[in-house]
Amino acid sequence: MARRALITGITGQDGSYLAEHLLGQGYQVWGLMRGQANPRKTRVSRLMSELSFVDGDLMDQASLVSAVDLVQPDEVYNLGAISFVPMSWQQAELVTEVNAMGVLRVLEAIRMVSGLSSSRHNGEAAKNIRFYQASSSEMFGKAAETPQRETTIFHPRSPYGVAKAYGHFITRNYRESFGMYAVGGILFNHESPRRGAEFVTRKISLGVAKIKLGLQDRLALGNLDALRDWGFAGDYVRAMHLMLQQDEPADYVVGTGEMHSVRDAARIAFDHVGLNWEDHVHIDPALVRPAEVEVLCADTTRVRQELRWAPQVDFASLMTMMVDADLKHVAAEQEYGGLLAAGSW
Ligand code: NAP
Ligand code: F7E
Repeated sequence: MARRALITGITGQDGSYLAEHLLGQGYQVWGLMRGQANPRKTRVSRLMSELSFVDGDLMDQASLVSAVDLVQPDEVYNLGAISFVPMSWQQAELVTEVNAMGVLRVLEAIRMVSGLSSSRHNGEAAKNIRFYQASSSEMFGKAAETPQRETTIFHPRSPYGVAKAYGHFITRNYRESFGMYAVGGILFNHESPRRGAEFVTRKISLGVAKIKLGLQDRLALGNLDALRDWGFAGDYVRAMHLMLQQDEPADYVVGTGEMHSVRDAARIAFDHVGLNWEDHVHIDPALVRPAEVEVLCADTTRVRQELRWAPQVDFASLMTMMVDADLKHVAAEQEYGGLLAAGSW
């Protein structure tokens, strides 16, 4: 019988790549969909007609219990979150509700539906539902060491990072308390042509495409010196899946092991279309964060050795893939008079 997966965050970048990957592996896949008429539903259903949807919201415990009960999944991937770090200073309480309490709610839904209770903490699950939590390198924040590994101490620098640290620890706690197969994938930045337009790589690729096509001349950025370990989202969803296929549950750091600056990202993207980044990029101090994460780079030893996982797309190929996709998006938007939004996919 086909294995069943439930994905929260199905309309997001990772949700779409993970659903494609799992469908390719023969899974039946359900996506948790929030809202009365979520406009992003159409774009995921357009990509994958085999996908099913179930209503629910990470803010609503009962809806999560109903969703897990209806789907009876073998695997739950909790990718839903408010994922843009600057928003977490504007709406810290909301981000905490969704990104921290939301994790607890999904774990509780699994615990209730699978028949686990606090008196049965010897791993005797009535139904073994495996759980993946989308943890983040933002938990390392002001990093205690570089590169960062599974044992590096957390020092989050934003309400987003703090909420993710709660989600990570509560996942580990449910593993230890109830014998659940529950893991946190500590993923470093991963991007793609489906990345939200507010994140820096996509902001650059869209900006470059618009400048190349003569629609704008300047691109405002914040801290050009920030260093990140950027990979391709399509590679990272394979690691998520592998984490749920092991004999024993464990947390893994996932990245490329290479770091680059925001300046490097801009230089590669502008070079790709024959433009000089310094002629177009200007610094807007309003885009500099109240507390910046300066350096993130993954120590990928464990994921490479234990999961036999390795990224397939390098940083320069990622940036040029995104620029090429946005040149097409923006050109199509021009041709069809804005019917296709260049900020979406
Ligand atoms: P994304 O594109 O921003 O997608 C976020 C998803 O969360 C959307 O589908 C959104 O659905 C959903 N969501 C937001 N609030 C919700 C709520 N109250 N209830 C249910 N769903 C809700 O993020 P992503 O890049 O795919 O990232 C996936 C996950 O990995 C996130 O948890 C993120 O924090 C984490 N992460 C990402 C990275 C990265 O570099 N991409 C790195 C580490 C960790 P709507 O359409 O309803 O808004
Ligand atoms: O910023 C700098 C900015 O917003 C990257 C999320 O997926 O990855 C992501 O979080 C860096 C930061 O991603 C601009 O200051 C400069 O240092 O693309 P970003 P992020 O904050 O690293 C982690 C792992 C997650 O978990 C998150 O969900 O780029 N930067 N100028 C800028 N950033 C933005 N957005 N816009 C700028 O103009």
